[in-house]
Amino acid sequence: MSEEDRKMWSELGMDLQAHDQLLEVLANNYREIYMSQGNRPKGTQYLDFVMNGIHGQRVAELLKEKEQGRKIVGSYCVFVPEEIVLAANATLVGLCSGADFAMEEVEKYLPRNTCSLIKSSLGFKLGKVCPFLESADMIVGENTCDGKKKFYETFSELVPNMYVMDLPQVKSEQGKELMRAEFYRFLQSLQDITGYRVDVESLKQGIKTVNEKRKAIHRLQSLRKADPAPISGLDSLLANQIYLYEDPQRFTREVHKLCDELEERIERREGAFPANTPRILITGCPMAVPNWKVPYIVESEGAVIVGEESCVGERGNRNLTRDDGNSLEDLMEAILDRYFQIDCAIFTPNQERTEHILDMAKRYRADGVIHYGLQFCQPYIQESFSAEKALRENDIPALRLETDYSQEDIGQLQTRVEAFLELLD
Ligand code: BJ8
Repeated sequence: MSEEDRKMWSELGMDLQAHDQLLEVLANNYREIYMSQGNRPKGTQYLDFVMNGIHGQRVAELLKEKEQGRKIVGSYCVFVPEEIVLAANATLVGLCSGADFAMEEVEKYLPRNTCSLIKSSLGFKLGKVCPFLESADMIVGENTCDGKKKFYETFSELVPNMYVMDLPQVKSEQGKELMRAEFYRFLQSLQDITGYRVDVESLKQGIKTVNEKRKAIHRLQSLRKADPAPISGLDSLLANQIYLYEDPQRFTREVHKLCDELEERIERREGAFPANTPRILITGCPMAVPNWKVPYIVESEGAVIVGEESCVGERGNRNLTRDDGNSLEDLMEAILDRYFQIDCAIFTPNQERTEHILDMAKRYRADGVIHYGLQFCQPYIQESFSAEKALRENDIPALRLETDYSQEDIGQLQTRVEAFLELLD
């Protein structure tokens, strides 16, 4: 890290000492988990580059955008429509939520039986170690699971720029009407903070930028159908993670370059792992940076992850937004249609998600599916039972894991994953 980075973090009001410790742990984990992988495609150097500047270069870029008059919007959920944010002359970034931090302090505000993702979101604020959060002009919370809803009430007492978006729980006409009203209210609030009027042209451009980014990640995902898989699940997960805060144009360009290389590898039958390595689909709760624990265990035990049914994965980036409308209303409706299809477990009923899991298991030719549930996450753990049942009925082996962000259960997880992989032989 440079002196300039430190000055920037200090001006953002961050705790430099705590942040140094965090970066050190992150760098060590990255070295151990990522740099130790064999046969990585050269294009993954882009992922290393982004991770290297995760709290440095990217934050400096965002602050520069601010100087030029753009606003920064932080979010914790893929329901926040990036197309509208971009059209309003703002940039959307995912906020830190992937590691335990300041846990003793966190438990003064939140019950112990809160999922790690929510605790982490608060820990990064209390510890003053998330530069994205400290740079944001608006922080969007969304009424999804109960844990998040109540957390945002607490959080709004700690951050002055909290905006809460209400969301439906049922995919009915009334549910869609609620989401429509909320997307228009969001558009208005963005215009209020940016002073910029969204028009047909800017919204079309916003849709185009996000669709291009989605097409790039779709291409990457699709190349993982090959056997041998040309890229590891860990590297693919990382691409999905940085998708949420990286500059969209650079992401699109670099991921396409990586895909060009992967196509050449597929032609040469060169893989990140040998052919016939057991193939795993991961489904369940999102994994934010630097939450790599379960994928690392799975791939260290000799399997390859070929897909993620997750918001940091296909659930988050599935479906493009139609861009053929000629009025603001048409384009807003297209955005609504796209986001209304997200099959988060907060919806009831949520049969689409089970269908997507089955469909992905077949498309990616998975030998088995691992359901990743964060402890105390009611919606996903509850759905893991029906997902497991549907998978078994389709003769697809399934394993349900429940864990958190600590390192304490690594041995136990290894044993369970190892036993599961033996079953697949
Ligand atoms: S659209 S999955 S990003 S809400 S793990 S906080 S559900 S108790 S993250 Fe999510 Fe949006 Fe849905 Fe996706 Fe609650 Fe579960 Fe914690 Fe979770």
